[in-house]
Amino acid sequence: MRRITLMQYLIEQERQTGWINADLRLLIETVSRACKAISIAIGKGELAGILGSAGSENVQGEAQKKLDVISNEILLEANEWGGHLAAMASEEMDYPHQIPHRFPRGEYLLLFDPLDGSSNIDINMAVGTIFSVLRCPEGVSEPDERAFLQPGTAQVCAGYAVYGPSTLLVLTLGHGVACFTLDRETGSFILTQNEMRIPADTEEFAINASNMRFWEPPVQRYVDELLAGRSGPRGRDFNMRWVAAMVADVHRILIRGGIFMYPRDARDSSKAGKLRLMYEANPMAFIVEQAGGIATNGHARILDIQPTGLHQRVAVILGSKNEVERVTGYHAA
Ligand code: AFP
Repeated sequence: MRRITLMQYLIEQERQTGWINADLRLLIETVSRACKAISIAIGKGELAGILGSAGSENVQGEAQKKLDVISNEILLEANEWGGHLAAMASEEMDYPHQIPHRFPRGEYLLLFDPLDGSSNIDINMAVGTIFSVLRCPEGVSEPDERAFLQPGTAQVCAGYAVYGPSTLLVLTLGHGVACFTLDRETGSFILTQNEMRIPADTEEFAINASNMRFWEPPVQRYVDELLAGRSGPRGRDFNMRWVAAMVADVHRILIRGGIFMYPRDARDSSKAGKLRLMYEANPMAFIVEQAGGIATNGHARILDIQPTGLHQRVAVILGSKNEVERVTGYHAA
């Protein structure tokens, strides 16, 4: 494969396909530079005194890590001056961030989870950044939460960075999925995989099994069958992984297949699930579908869900097509 930089890839896409314009290219390049800065900050860890709790809570009522707040600030500062955005929204902010009037505004809305899996940060395990790009509705000059409430099918772009042994950027513009690896010597993201595909079958599942007693019957049935292995109805053994960082679990599925589940559970009937629709489930569902997988909430395609709130939660079942179809089918039984 030609080892081209992210910038060259985006310029070639712009020239050859029309899938992307200069503003969207600037947006993606800016987000990639912010992810590079986050990667560097994470790499310093305790040496920079940035591990541990920030002593604050986010809109979800969850304790924020210092790096949650730092990552959020890096993304806001990197993106607000470029003239490509109408507004931004983040897991870490109650309301959308307006572009200061001293800067020009553009047609795009950027949503992100700046540090996904942040409970891993203090134990030096993989974390990531997830982002999603929508168009600001026509005629909306001061976009508020309502401007963001578009179904996942309206996304023009989605991606994630995973900060692991290497820092990767995975991206879709709606025409396949590409992966870029950060070259720390040159500071460039280099194209290392194109046309990523998720195998339709798998022997690997990802779920937090400590919640088993709270699952709904279809999930219980599906996981029981996996655990029964070759002597059970599936006739083969399965393996389990759970990184507790969605970006890492989804990346593994993009590389070798698998099914990821964070289903609705009985712990809090007011919540449809743990993961957030707008800046976790929708971008990941877009990427997974573009790689040949599928993503549902057990009953419906995630990308078709009409959002009712910026921070609404959703059950997530995504990955290898044949397995997601099976467990979704159990919900319909
Ligand atoms: P944190 O960002 O609070 O660590 O949550 C990560 C996450 O949203 C997602 O990335 C993981 O898949 C999931 O939660 C892990 O949830 P459990 O800690 O309940 O297993």
